[in-house]
Amino acid sequence: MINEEMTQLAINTIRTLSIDAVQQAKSGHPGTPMALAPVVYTIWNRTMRFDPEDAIWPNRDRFVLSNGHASMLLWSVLHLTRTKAVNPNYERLGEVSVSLDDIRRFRQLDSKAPGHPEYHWVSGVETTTGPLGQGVATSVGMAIAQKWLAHHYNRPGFDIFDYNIYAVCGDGCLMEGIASEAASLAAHLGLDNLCWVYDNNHITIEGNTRLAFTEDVEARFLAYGWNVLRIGDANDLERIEHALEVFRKTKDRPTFIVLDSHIGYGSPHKQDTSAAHGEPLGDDEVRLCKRAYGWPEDATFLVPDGVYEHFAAGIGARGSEARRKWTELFEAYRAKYPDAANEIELMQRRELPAGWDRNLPVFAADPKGIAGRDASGKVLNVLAQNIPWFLGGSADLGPSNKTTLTYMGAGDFEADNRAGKNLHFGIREHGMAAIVNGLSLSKLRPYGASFFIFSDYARPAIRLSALMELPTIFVFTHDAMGDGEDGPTHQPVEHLASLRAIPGLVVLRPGDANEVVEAYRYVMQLCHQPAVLALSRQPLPTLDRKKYAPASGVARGAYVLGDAVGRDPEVILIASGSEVSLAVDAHEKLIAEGIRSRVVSMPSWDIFERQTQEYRDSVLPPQVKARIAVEQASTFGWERYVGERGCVIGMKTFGASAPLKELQRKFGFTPESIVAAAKRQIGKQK
Ligand SMILES: Cc1ncc(C[n+]2csc(CCOP(=O)(O)OP(=O)(O)O)c2C)c(N)n1
Ligand SMILES: [Mg+2]
Repeated sequence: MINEEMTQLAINTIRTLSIDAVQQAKSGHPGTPMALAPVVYTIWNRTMRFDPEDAIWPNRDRFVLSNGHASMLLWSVLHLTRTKAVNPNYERLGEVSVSLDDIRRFRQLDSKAPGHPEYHWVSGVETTTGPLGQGVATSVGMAIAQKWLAHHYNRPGFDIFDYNIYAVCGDGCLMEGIASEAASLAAHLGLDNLCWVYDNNHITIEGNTRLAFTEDVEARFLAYGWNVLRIGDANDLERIEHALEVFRKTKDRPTFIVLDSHIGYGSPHKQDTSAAHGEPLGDDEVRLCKRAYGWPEDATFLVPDGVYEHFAAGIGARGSEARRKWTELFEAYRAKYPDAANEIELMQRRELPAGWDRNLPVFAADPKGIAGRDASGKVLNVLAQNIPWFLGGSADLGPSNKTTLTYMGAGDFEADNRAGKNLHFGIREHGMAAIVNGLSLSKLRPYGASFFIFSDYARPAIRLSALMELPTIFVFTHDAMGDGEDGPTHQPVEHLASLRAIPGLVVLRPGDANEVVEAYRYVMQLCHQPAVLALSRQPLPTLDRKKYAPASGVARGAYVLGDAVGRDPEVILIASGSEVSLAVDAHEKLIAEGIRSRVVSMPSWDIFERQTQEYRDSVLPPQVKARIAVEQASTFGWERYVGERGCVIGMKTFGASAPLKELQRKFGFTPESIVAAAKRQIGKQK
């Protein structure tokens, strides 16, 4: 068989596997894989440097399927290239990542061919996609990471990192705001290692894009500063290959390829209609499609003879050769630059370098104290010097968030300075969070920052961080009513509750400067969980740790700060963040009045939930029912710690615009109101 026929056979295998899988599952998206099989084939089999034998080889090209509903494209190609699986300990297993059986069981429980690409579930998936726009935005983080890694680790004659990032997206991705945020930044940063292929099929779920999307997308990307190319026929492999070549030769700007395609290509009744988007074609139409492709009409899940070999001869041979050369190069590099090589290896395993926590500050007791954000700024500056690949930035609030790295040589990451460790995301919180995910997927240790109120703007990407099990860090300052005069638009209320509800996300709200240090110490050691730090704008008293328990208790989520001596406490005061010092004041007043009070600092529900029952009972003894929680946030959920009859001093409304002191009085965040509530509780529970 001549090569051209073999190529068509390979492309039609991707198409028919996709059709059959959706048909069998009775759900899924056949039309887009049918249309995009040629471009995905060309990227994988003719262009990408990826070795199916080692899906986590550090210098592999990355492929992101941002239109995640077309997941069958990825399952087909991972299967046909016989990409091998990797386990959570980064060990390469001999088994294939996606078997034909998985494809037969598309969208079924435990299948390695789930509904959408899942990063931590299927080897070979570079990022989880499905929420449209996330994939392309994340790809910008991957591109930033490659530039940063190349600058830090390449040496003359040693191009250790020179990979490219390919992302495929559809109309949906480009309608989402997050894509615009990320595209704008990508061009600003001159990321010429990044190529987006836009599936311009004029179809979304509700019908033709005439309904809601008529902008000039090419002009838009030109305006951002991208190199814009167009391919008028999604089946024209030569033009696709040529465009990808132009991408690789283009310097100083990312490349955007508009690919005119026909959704449901080959389907006599459904091509170019939204009916091809998200439902099985139906048995009769499947036959007609197969006839159109010259495929045996009755065959299902057919991989014709020679197709596996065809991929093995293409991406298999090219990838294996590239990885062999790189491995040799890396051995020579290790001999010459052992420290740099060691860093690269640590990073791949998400380990921290020796001495990563040296010189972390210890704050002396101080009633005036220091703001959570200021303590955080000091910690970040130490960590960034101890951990070469720790970096990050803010969505234009660096000076307020105190997230700017100010030590000598930290620098700004820009098109003309790839060394910088300060990332300037601009006012693009959603893009920032997805980019932070992309940096983390590239094994850097990133943080992103903004005001806590704007965590809402970043939330979908933070959720994906948790779903992907990435150790990202989100630093959110101005975590309550601390910026009083700004008023309710800037005062978070429901944000703690909402973030605490995300599975796997560690939410921490430290109560003083030493708790901030301990919060970072805990978070830095996470390998598979993202963290949110909610930090105060205003100074918080630094507790006297000779008098109160050490801040290392943060690592247990909640701990007894101060207690009555002798018998069980009569009342327990639980607080987080800026309310800890109020609770401590109230505790002292109660003790002075002879009331056996206990005060508990609870910076993190999530961490506390992971402690043993024994420990949890030691902090919150079940027999002590008089309990009060104090938190400048929605009361939602606190019943789980104070009980049905407990008291929560929190927010039931939005805040207001006024100086902080007045707001604290208005909403009851004073030691006096806590004391009064404590007495009421004791009375009630007797
Ligand atoms: C953020 C988000 N909103 C909505 C959806 C639901 N959804 C999935 S696909 C789709 C239409 C996408 O159209 P397009 O990207 O043009 O894909 P095509 O049908 O052309 O493959 C929508 C609305 C989603 N997955 N993510
Ligand atoms: Mg479309």
